[in-house]
Parts: sequence; C-alpha cells; structure tokens
Amino acid sequence: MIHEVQNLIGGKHGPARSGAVLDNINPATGSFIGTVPRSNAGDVDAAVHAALEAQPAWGSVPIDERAQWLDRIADGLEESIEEIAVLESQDTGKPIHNARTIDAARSVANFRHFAHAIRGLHDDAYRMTNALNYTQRVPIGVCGLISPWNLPLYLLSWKVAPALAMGNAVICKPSELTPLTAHLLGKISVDRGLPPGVLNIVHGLGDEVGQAITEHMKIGAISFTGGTTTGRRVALATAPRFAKTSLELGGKNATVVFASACTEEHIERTLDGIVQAGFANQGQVCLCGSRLLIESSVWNVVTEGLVRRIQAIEIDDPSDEKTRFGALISQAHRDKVESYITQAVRDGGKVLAGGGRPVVQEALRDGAWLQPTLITGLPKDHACHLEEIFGPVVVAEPFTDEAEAIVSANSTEYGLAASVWTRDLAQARRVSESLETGMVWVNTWLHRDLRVPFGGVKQSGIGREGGRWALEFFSEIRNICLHDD
Ligand code: TXE
Repeated sequence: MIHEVQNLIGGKHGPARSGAVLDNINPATGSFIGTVPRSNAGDVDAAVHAALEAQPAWGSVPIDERAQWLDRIADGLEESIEEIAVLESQDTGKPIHNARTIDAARSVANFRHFAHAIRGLHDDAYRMTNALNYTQRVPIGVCGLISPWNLPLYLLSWKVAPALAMGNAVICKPSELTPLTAHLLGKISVDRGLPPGVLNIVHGLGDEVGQAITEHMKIGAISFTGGTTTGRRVALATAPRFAKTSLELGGKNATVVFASACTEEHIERTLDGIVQAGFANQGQVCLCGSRLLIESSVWNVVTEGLVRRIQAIEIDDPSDEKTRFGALISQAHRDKVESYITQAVRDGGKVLAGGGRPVVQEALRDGAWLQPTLITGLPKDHACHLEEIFGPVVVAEPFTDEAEAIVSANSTEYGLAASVWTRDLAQARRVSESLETGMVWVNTWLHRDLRVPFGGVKQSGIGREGGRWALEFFSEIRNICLHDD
C-alpha cells in the first residue's frame, strides 16, 4: 500500500503549499511506500496561525474536559493498535510484534497517563498574616514538538499528551523518515472531533521545517528529542527569544555488571537484561546500554553467555510475527553504524559476536540489515567507547573494582542513563548515586513508571519529561498575592 502523508493544519489535511514531497522508504525492503510533504517555513507559519486561533478557547476548556479529550484520543489509538503496529513496522523496520507491544501500547498509555495526571492537578497556597498567596498554572500558548525516528509515535505522543493537557496548541514535526503514525494520530484527532488548530502536524526536513519551528517568534516552547548535535542547533535557535526548551538528546549508557549478579541463581536473568539493554529496537534507543563494564572475576562467564545469546538472535522479516530483531532505520544509518565496527577492527578490537550483515531472504536483500555485535579490546578513549553509535553495537571491557567501574561509567560526555547489576544493596546504592546520569536502573533496564522524571545531564540534554515534570514544562506558574485590607 502507498501512503500519501499530508500535513494537518487547522483541522484540515493537505499537501505542502509548494506541493514538494519526499519519498518514504520501508527500511526492511528498501521499497518506496509513499510520499511525505516537504513543507517549508510558509507551512509552519500557517500552522502557527491556526494554533494561535485555537489556543485561547482550548486553554479555557475545563481541566476535566481536556482530560476527556485525551481519553478520546487514547480510545482512538487503542482501536487502531493493529494499524499503528503495521505502519510503525513499515516505517522503521522494527518487528511488528515490538511495534504493537511497545510503540502502540505505550502511545495509548501516554495519553491515558496525562489524562489521569491532570485530573489530580492542584494549585499551592501560602498564607500570610494579612494576605493569601496562591499559584495558578497557565498554558504557554503554542508549543513546537519535534520527535525522532526510533520510537516515532511513542515519543511524539509523550510530548503531545502533556502539551494538550496543559491547554496548549501544538505544532508537531515528526522525523521525515517516519511520518506514518503521526499522520494516523492526526486523523484520529480529527475523527474524534478535537477542535481544529489544537493539534497541527507539519512534515518535512529538519533543517527546513524543524528549524522554522524552533526559530518561530510565536512558538513559546520547544520540546525536542533527537541527537545531541541537532539539539545544539535547537538550543541556538531558541535562545535569542528565551523560548522554554526541553532537550532529550543522545546517550552512551553504561551497563555495569558485578560478580554478585552472576551467580548460578542470577546469571541467566542478568544476561537477558544485558542483551535487552544493548540491542532493544536494533540498538536504536537513546537509553541502550552500549558500554558494558564487567567485573573481571566474571568476565568469561558473562561474555561467553552473551555470545551465545547474541548469536541466537534471529534477524528476519519485521512483518513476520515471530521476528524480534529487524532492520535499522535506513541503509545510510546502517552504513554509519557499520563504519564503527570497521574502525574498531582496524584499531585492534576483537569482535566476539556479530560484526557483519546477516543473510536474509531475497525479498529483503535491499534492507538495512546488520548483525547485533559485541566488541572488546579497544582503548578506553576509542570512538566506540565515547561516541553514540545508535545501532546494535556493544563494547565490553573488564574492571577490577567498584571505583574503577564508576570512573569508566562516568567517562563520556553523555549522562542519560545506566543500569547496575548487583545483588549487594549497599553497592547498588553507592554505585547508582555515583553515576553522572539522569536515570539508573538496578537489576533491570527500561522498567518504566510514567510518573518518574525522564531525561539526562551533560550532553544528554536539558530538562525532564514525564509525570509532573512534563506538566510543569508545558505551563507557566503564576503567584497571586491577595492582601486582606
Ligand atoms: O535525531 P535527529 P534522529 C536521539 C538518539 C539519536 C537520535 C536519533 O540518541 O542521537 O535521537 O534520532 C529534526 N532544527 N534520541 O536521527 O537527526 C529531525 O527532522 C529542528 C534521544 O531522528 O536529531 C527529527 O524530526 N529540528 C532521545 C528530529 O529533529 C531538526 C530518545 C530528530 O532528528 C533539525 C530517542 C534542526 N536543525 C532518540 N535537524 C532521548 N534522550 O530521550 C533535524 N531536526
């Protein structure tokens, strides 16, 4: 099926005003699956105009009614779970099973979570002898939401839900590589009767549409998820007008494995966790544990166990229900990831598992395929240890003691997440509280409660998403002091 994606502006779907389009490619087959509007600043302007028209009324809708709107969109998404799964798999190359159980399910959960969260919103009051202070949260107005290609609807809905919940109108810019489920979200919002102009979607290239959004004087806040390099350009674009900016950027996350998590009782669960952390979504998750630090006493049992598991990963057609490991987002990205493996081997690294392109069925020969890969023996300052590869490549090194593990874990410019595998509770606390990251998982990975703060430090971004942090980002707080006399 060929999908002709359109912009959604002021409640109406249509092409870019210039009529220009981009091709959309299924990364598992390399085949053309449709077109995407190649919009420009004029289309962004039209969307901002529609949003400015719609926002005052939307911002005045009582909180409980806005919560009902979020639930209506969640209902629409829930009824479309299968369609979301098919579209997301076609757009990204990820297995349809994962698109259904992770991407689609979480998109529904995002809207449900924030519908519930705003029903519990309260203001604060501060009494004085002769006055009463109280706070009031007000919408920002029009917000720009820019999202990446790795978890398209999962991450776009993670922004749309709280932004609408707090009474804003939004201009969404999905990745040009993965427009399909954003387009479906737009259709669902129209079908469910969301007031025109509240949710606008402008498709196109990052340095054309994305840049126009971040520079637009009438857009009061930008929520961006993407690479650190792009995040820097977003920050440069929003700084001159002091627009509120949330940046969820790259990561080079450590998986720290201590001997106590590798006893006969725990080793299987620990190995499963390490593989999941390293290779989920073909390694294309900003939270992936791509740097594996193993206590030297258990180096052999862990690496031998990992090699067996990695070599057992079946890579196949993402549209097959049995597949759990699919294609990368594009041949260009696969080539970029592959270049790190080539560089690692050239620099003396040892490939313990993977390292090449898998043999796939003839119909998939033009897909963006790469084996999950485990490499060791590289110097600590090697690019594979320091740079975000954002693909199925994990580098592993031993450490002698806890202090060395912490220094290694903190040795990159990123600070998004980490996982620590230990059965020593005091050690779990000591190590977790010593890591320069926004998030730490102990004996698990990507175990998510949507109420917790989500985000990183250093080059992994600014701000937090999730729970009350998202509601606070997408609103301004005002204090009003009522004097008695
Ligand atoms: O990012 P890009 P990608 C990160 C992940 C990786 C990256 C991969 O670590 O680095 O995302 O996603 C638009 N002005 N995270 O390659 O290229 C672009 O069109 C405005 C971290 O998509 O940065 C796309 O819509 N926008 C995250 C979006 O920005 C611009 C979780 C992202 O594109 C632009 C997931 C510009 N100048 C992925 N140029 C986390 N930390 O939570 C491009 N874009």
